[in-house]
Amino acid sequence: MKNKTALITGITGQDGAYLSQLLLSKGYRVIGVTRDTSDFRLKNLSYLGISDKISYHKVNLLDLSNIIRIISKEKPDEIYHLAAQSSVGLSFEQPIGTLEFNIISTANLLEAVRIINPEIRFYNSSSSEMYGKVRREDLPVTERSVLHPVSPYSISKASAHWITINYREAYRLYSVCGILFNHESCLRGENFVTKKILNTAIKIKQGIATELKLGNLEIRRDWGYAPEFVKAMWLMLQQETPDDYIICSGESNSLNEFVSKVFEKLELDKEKYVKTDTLLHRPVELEVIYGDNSKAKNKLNWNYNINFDKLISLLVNDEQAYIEWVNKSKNF
Ligand code: GDR
Repeated sequence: MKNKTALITGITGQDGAYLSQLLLSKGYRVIGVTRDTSDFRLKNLSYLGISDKISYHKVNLLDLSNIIRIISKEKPDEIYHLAAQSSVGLSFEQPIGTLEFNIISTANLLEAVRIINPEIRFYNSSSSEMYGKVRREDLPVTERSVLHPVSPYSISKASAHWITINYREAYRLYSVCGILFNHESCLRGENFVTKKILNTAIKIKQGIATELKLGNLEIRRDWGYAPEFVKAMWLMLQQETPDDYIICSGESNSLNEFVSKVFEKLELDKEKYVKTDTLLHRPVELEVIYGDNSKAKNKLNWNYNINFDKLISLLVNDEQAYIEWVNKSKNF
């Protein structure tokens, strides 16, 4: 049987890098779509040692004709749409750009699949942020929970989510949504809170940084380990019938607990180094959210068993190795 071809948008991000690694290990030909192919952008793929195993295309996902040419040329069996303006915080500064990119890129890709080859399987990255304002009595969130998005980012994601479902229902495409909760690793972008905490805490330990400034420490999230989450993305495209799944750890912990555990593991005095600043608060905040992953575990046989303590331990160790690699590496 011929090896499959996967096209990944947002290949240079955290999820793009780990998903590429997984698909290459399964014998896939991996085509990477990105807005920029500079060495710096390929840092995550270089870290995993796979940057030269992928073919790249510079593509503007807001341009349907550009997408049609790439899909016609590369003939993928599967498309994983991971590219997005993915920062909730930034979406309050750039609402129109966030809405435009996250919604139109998804619609363009689905339209291209429908025009070129409706047999191509399509994965959309939906987000737990879409549930937004959830009543405490309605937690944990399931696939049936009501969407009440509270940021431009989550509104864009809710829209892309429904566009993906609509193409499945209206045109019978195999198009699915993975509704991922926060998932972390050393390849996370620096504007996300866990990366900021891990990176700064290690630098404090090394004497390079002197304080860690954070916003609201009371929020609670369901944090998971990104390399395990990408396995669920692949599983979702291997099923007999297309469907949507929540991917999460199922645990809820406060940001305060996250910081405490990281500082404890590094044997640092949290009270001495951590400061809070209301300027880092968001206009509307999602206070508490966690999900129910039983559908993914039962139907996809997704095997996730990393509890909060294990997660912190993995993240601290991974970040230490990553910082060491960056220091040694000439290009970055
Ligand atoms: P989130 O991730 O918005 O949940 O979206 P982020 O790590 O940015 O924020 C998590 C929570 O921490 C609070 N917070 C801070 N956040 C940042 N970035 N910086 C700070 O200094 C800080 N202090 C406190 C935030 O207010 C927030 O409550 C992530 C992204 O990956 C999305 O793309 C994805 O869809 C969701 O997770 C699921």
